[in-house]
Amino acid sequence: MTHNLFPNRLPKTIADHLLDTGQGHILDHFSVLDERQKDRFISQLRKIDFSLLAEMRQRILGKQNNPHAQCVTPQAPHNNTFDLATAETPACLRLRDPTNHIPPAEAIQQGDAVVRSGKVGAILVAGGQGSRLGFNGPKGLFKIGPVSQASLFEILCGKIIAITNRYGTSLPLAIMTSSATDEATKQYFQENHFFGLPSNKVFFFCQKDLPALHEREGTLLLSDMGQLAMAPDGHGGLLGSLSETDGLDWFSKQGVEHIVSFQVDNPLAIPFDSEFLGYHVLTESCFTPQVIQKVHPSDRVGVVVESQGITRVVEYSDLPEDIASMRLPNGRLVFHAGSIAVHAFQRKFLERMAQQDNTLPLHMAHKSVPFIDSEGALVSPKKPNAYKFERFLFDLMPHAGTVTAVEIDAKQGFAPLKNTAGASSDTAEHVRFAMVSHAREMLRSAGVQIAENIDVELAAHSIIDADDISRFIQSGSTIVTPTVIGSS
Ligand code: UD2
Repeated sequence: MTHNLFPNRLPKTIADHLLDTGQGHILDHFSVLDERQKDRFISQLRKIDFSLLAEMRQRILGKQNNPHAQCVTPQAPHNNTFDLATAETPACLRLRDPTNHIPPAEAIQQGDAVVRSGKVGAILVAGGQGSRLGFNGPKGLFKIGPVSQASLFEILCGKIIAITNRYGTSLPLAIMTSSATDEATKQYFQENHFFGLPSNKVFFFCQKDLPALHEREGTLLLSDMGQLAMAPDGHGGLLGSLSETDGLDWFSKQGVEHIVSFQVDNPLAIPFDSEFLGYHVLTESCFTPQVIQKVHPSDRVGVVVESQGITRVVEYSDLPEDIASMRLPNGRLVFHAGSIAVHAFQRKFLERMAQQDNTLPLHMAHKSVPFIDSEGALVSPKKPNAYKFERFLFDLMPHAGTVTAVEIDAKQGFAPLKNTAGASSDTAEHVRFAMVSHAREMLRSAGVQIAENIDVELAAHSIIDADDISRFIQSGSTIVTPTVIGSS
C-alpha cells in the first residue's frame, strides 16, 4: 500500500521519523480513521521514544544473529561481570532464627520503632494484566477471601490499616497501575471508600506502555487501524513513573525513609513484618528482598544469587534447567533463595537510581500479539509473533551497595494468585487453601480449636500476628462454622 506521506494533521516530524526508521507501515490506514481516532493515534505516536524504539529493534535484529543472546541489554551495569558458574546463594537472615548475627528480638524492636515513627511507606505493584488468571479486570479486584470473599485490594489495604492502628501512625501507600488497570482500580477504590485508608495517604501512579515489535523485523504493530499494539513496561517501570509523578517527593514530604514494595497477587504477604524491617534498617541495606526456600527447580520464583560481590535476582525463566536443578550435599537447591517480590528499599537509594538514565535493562518476552495486517484485517496468531519488552524492579539489586536477603516461611507469607482454575499451582483454590491453613495454624497456636473441614480466615485489617487473636476469640474456644476472626 502506498502512503500519503503527510496525512491529514499528522505532524511532519513524526511522519518523517516513522518513514526514516522503517515504521511507515503503521500509517497504512491513517486516512480511513475518523477525526477522533486520528487525534488519539497522533497523541500515541507523539509519545514514542524513538531512541528507545531503535534500541529495542536492534535487540530483535541482534537476537536473530545470535539466538542464544542474553535476554537483557548487554550494556546494563554489572551484566558483563555476572557469571552463573561462579554464583552462589548469599547468606540470608531468617525470620525467628536465633542464630542470625542480629538477634530477632533486636530486629523486632528496631522494626517496631521505624514503623511507629512513620518512616515506612509502601508501594503496591498492581499494573499487570493478569492474563494467566483469565480474570476480566485488574487482579486486585479478584475476590479471594476464603470466607469473607474480600478482594485482594481489600486484604492488602487491610494490612496497612492493621499496622496504622497498632502503632498509631500513618503508612503512606502508592499504588502502581497501568493503562490496562488504572481507571478501574481508581474507581474501585473510590466506590469502596479506600477500604478505610485516608484518601490523602494513597497515591496512584500509572506505569508506561512500550510497543510490541514484530519478532523478525522489529517493526511496530497495530492493534487497531489507529492504535499501536502496546504492553505495560514491566514493574521496573515503577521507578521512572514514580519519580516523574513526584511520588518519591510525596513519600519524602511525609518523612518516609524506607519503602516496601509488594505485589497485588499475594494476599499472605507480610511486607511490614517488624523483624524483616528491623534487619533492613540495622544492616543499613539499600535493598532487602524477602526470600523463601525454593524447593523444586520448577518453582516460578526468581532466585537471589551472588557472584563476584554483586547480588542480583535471576528470573526463573532465565535460569537454565540444569543449573536450577543443581543441589548441595544437604539436598537443598544450590540456588534456593526464591524472591517473592516483597522488597524493602531505602528511599534515598530509589531517588539515586531514578536520577540515572536507563538504569534497568530491558527483558524481552516472545508472545502472541494480535495485529492489523496491511489489508486492515485483524490477525490473531496462534504462535508467538512478537516481542514485548519489560523492565524488572529487582534489577535494581546489583546497584545496591548493601543487600540483605531475609528468608521467611512460605507458609506464612507467600500464596501467589497467578493461574486460572484447573492449573496445578497458584490458582484461587490453592491460594484460599494456603490462607485457611495459615489461619488455622495461627488460631491453634493461640489455643483455639477448629472443627475439621471448616474454613477460617483472619481479617487482615485487625490481625497482624498471634498477639491480636486473643482480642477477638478466647483461648480454649472451638470454631464450628466458617468464620472470619477479627471482622468488625
Ligand atoms: C514474579 C517474579 C518472580 C517471583 C514471582 C512471585 C517478575 C519478573 N518475576 O513472577 O521472580 O517473584 O512474581 O509471585 O517479577 N506487574 C506490573 N506491571 C507489569 C508487569 C507485572 O505491575 O508490567 C505486576 C503484576 O500485577 C504482579 C507482579 O507484577 O503483581 C508480578 O507479575 P507476574 O505475575 O507477571 O510475574 P511472575 O509471576 O511471572
